[in-house]
Amino acid sequence: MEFSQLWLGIKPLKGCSIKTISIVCKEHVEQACAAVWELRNELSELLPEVSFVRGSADLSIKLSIAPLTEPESYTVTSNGTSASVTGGSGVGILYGVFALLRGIRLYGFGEFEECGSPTSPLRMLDHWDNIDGSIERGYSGRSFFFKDGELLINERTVTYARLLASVGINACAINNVNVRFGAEMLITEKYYTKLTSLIELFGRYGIKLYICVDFSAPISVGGIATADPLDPAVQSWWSEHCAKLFSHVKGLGGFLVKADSEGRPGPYAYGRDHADGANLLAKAIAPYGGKVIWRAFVYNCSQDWRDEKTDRACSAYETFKPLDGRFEPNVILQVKNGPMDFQVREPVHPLFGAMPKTNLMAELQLTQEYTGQQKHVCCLIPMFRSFLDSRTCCDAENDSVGDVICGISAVSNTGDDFCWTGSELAAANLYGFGRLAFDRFLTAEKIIAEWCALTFEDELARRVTAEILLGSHKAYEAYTVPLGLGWMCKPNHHYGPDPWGYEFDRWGTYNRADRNAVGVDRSHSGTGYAALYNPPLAEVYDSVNSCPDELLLFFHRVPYDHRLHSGKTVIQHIYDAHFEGYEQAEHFAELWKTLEGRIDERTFRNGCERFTEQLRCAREWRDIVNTFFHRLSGIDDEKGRTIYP
Ligand code: GCV
Repeated sequence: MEFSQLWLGIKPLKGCSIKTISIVCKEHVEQACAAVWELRNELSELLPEVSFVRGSADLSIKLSIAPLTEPESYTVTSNGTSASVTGGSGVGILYGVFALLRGIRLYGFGEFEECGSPTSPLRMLDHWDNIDGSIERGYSGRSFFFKDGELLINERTVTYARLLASVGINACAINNVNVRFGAEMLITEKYYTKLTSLIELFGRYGIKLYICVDFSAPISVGGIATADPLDPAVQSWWSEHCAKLFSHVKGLGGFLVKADSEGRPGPYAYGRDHADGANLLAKAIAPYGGKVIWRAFVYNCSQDWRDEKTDRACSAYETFKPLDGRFEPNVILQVKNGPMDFQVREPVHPLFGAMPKTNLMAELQLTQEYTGQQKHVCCLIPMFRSFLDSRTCCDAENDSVGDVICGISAVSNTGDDFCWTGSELAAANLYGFGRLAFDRFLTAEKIIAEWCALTFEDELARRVTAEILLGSHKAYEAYTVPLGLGWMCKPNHHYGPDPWGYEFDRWGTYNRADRNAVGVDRSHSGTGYAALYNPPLAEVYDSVNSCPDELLLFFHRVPYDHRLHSGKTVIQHIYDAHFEGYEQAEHFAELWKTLEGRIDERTFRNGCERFTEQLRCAREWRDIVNTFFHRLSGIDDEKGRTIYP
């Protein structure tokens, strides 16, 4: 096998007396057939001696469809000799079968009961794969969807679809939102056959295929002079082109679009707004049930660092809030979790809770662009869970992010390396994202414990990895950029420390540190960003006294001796966090070493190599950031530790 099966990698169950199994399924929908295949495949690997029979057997499994709350819902009951899986549809059966198999792998063949119903209708992975095979911000090898301009469909694609379905992901955009290297041609005849095959394969696993399109396709593909969304020639071009595309490529979910952002074309070039742009495509694909997922990541990337009023954090809000109510019903606005760009800590994006008349979905980042690039262990599930739980204060109750969105997506962290995610431990993020997207009330602890138990047989390995994963985001934040400061990483590739790397540049990403103070004033006396939140959040963030410590320097510029709610001064917090974060990373590396001989050699070595690099880099972060602030502030560490001159 050239690639790992991740959490679907089956180990034989020891000491099980089941010798015969019967599977009865009268539902002939394709996902139910996939479910039967999963059962036979996985059970014969779990129980190598077992035979599948008709009629009476040691274990009888019945699969059926019945009206449940949602088509994707399921109920599973099992008592060791008989099991029943009921789904609201074929997809519900498939999800139920994966739940049953998960239950068997976790607890054996005893009593088991589970009901599942998605808390979010759209659960999606976005690939930033280019059609030449490279991956933007990819840290796990090359693309397994594309090579040299060709779309690949092979054994890996099948396994990927199984992995996604096993955790409830039901949509996937396979190419980069930066539509480059000829990817604008994905909507042309050349790709119809391959896209159709992929849709069929994904469809068996309940996954809708999406593609990213170039807003200027009327020019780049159609050869006409403009892409103006209000130009009748452009409208006809999209309508005709999409009629052809959707009639050949049946079942395509729709388009994901990045427009007017970081150099991509968009409606602004023609003096139009983002509703004009999104609606153009939405109208063209509505007849085929298609959706347009339009990204809200729009900001001015040519800012002047001398200008203290322009604030990148305000940009998406200012662009989209006035458009609330203007989007077609099949448009979904995809909003990053925070207002900047997937930093280790950001406040929740103020657009959540600000656009009640627009379909909103959240965009998260699994690929660890700013969180250690899969060289550092950084489990994002606790952060994702608390993001979904965050109140937006748009209503008196049921106003958390999870309540106001209709979908949740994440930029995938996969590639073609053996373990899919570069770091074997980063697979926990992929697993956890799917589980949480399906059921946002699952705790991070439960999800991580599950992943550890499905990945490692050894009890100590399960405990050790759970401890590492659950503490890893906190540690990473501590030794990189605490208190809500971001962007102290090296420019462009975003790995390793460079406190002033982005300070005087055009991307609008500053820390404003000088000898007196640090942080960005986003209160009413600064950029005014805090006021974009609904009350009382706006007041909480606006005041230095009520702003939570963890976001203080995102919202405020304070002197180094400012006292946090924790009782520490800002400068002492910076020193302590960096020393403690590094020690925590050392502790994780030591813990990992105890697993030698208890887990497979490849995984063990993969972890050792990465911890060696994590420690080297964490030490760099600690010493550079501490020295930077020591030099600026002139304030010594009250604990007298070495801070470099
Ligand atoms: C796909 C950040 C990343 C870019 C990415 C962009 C986006 O700026 O660095 O690589 O582009 O976000 O989300 O569009």
